[in-house]
Amino acid sequence: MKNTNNFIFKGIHIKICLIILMVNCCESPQPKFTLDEIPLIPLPRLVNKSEELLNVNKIQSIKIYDSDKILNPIGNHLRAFWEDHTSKELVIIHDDLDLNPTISLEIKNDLFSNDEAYTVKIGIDKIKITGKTAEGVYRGVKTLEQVLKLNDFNDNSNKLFLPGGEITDQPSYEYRGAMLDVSRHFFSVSDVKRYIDVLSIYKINYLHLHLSDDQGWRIEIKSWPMLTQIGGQTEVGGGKGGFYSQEDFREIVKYAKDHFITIVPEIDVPGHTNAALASYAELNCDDKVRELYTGMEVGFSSLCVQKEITYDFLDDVIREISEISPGPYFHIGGDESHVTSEQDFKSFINRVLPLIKKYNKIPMGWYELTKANISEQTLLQYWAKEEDFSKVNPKKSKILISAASYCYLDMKYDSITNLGLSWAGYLPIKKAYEWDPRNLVEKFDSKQIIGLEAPLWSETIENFDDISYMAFPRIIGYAEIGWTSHIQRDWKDYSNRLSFHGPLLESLKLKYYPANEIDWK
Ligand code: TNX
Repeated sequence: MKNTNNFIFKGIHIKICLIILMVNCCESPQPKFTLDEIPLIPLPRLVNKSEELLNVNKIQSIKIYDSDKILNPIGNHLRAFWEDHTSKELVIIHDDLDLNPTISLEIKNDLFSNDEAYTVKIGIDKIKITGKTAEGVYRGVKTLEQVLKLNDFNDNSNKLFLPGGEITDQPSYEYRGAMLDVSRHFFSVSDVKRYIDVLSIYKINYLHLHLSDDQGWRIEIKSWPMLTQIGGQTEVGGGKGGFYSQEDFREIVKYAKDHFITIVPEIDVPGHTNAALASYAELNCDDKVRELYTGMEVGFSSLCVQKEITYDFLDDVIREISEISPGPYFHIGGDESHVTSEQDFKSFINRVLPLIKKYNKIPMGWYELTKANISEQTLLQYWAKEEDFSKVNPKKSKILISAASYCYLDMKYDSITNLGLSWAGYLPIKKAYEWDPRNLVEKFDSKQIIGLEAPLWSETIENFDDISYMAFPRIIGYAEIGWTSHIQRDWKDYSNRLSFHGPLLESLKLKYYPANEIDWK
């Protein structure tokens, strides 16, 4: 009797277990978002959701369709990310016959017109990323990474499943940049790499390094070694400064390139040159070497425009830096040369721009270059503050928008921000997002504008946490202004999407500014 009871009890037990199992297996796993609701930044052009769900753990491989092997590094990059976030190992395959669930990467030149265009398709047992170029494939991979990561932060839903559908995307502007002033305070190679890591998540594609100023010369020039041995040894406030050896600089360039970011080197002349004038007496008109400078004033220094050695010096500097900078631009500064007469400034710029062309680079400079006779090929970086917009005299050149009152990451968020300056006004994140590069300066023809760049001047910025606090989240908004069509942009929608990026930034240990306009998740 006891045995029969036991038997009946066991039978019921097994049935209950089976029912539980069936309910569990048949309950449809719902990710929190459908594909068109995932809070991606920048917002893609087009997202079509489907009813399909992809079980992340089913994916076994990354399949690369590419005989030239240029997609291999992107495949490795995605594999590392996927393995970190899913604890599932992937193999990279080139074999078309393998039918296992896979993420495929492919270049299809004829499908798109824009070099950075891509599609990401998520189906029941595969993900397909197609791009016009390797760059397009990379941008698609970055979108997929956000899909995975933003889905992952939803603890109340099933993070093993990704929502299905298709994303079709391309940027509005070809130049979406950040600038880091490594001269007023020096930042190490690893700080710059960390910045690149985060910028690449948001599809920023240029990083401009302000490599020289009154307070420090930050790049080794082998034919003029004192520039770094003397001029690189301090910074604002009297700290020890530092510089990049050419080897360091190559490492930054390569790291940036692997993240599809182009480095733009800037040597700021003829003003902002005290560090050079303190390193070599002969660069001064009076042959007297200057003292090193650790203050914050601008506009007191100038190279000696009349001396031939100035141009020999610049020829060497431009040649050595161009040799290790594969990007198209060489930035020559040109701003705030208050002690160079207008005539001297013109003749100086007219001699220097041909040196840049001699080393096969496109000249780039701050807007003051328009005082000289510049060719239309020169890229002008526009940085005026709001009240100066009407004074601008437009030329036919291409224009990069860095308007101080909208784009300067060193402007304080509000009156109680500890870091930063406020000469162009406060820059809260809503103001930083809600504008259009095409409408800022009426006189500019919108066809001239190639994009925008957000400079982070570092008079008050001393370490990576300071960079992070001033740049994030504002630069995420600039990334969207640069990428997403202005018709699709809307502050309410953006601020809601941004609220989901707090955990993403925290997972990278970034000390971002927790703006109270945002209902951070
Ligand atoms: C203006 S913008 C400068 C920099 C300063 C910055 C501080 C420009 C081309 N020059 O030298 O660091 O303001 O916000």
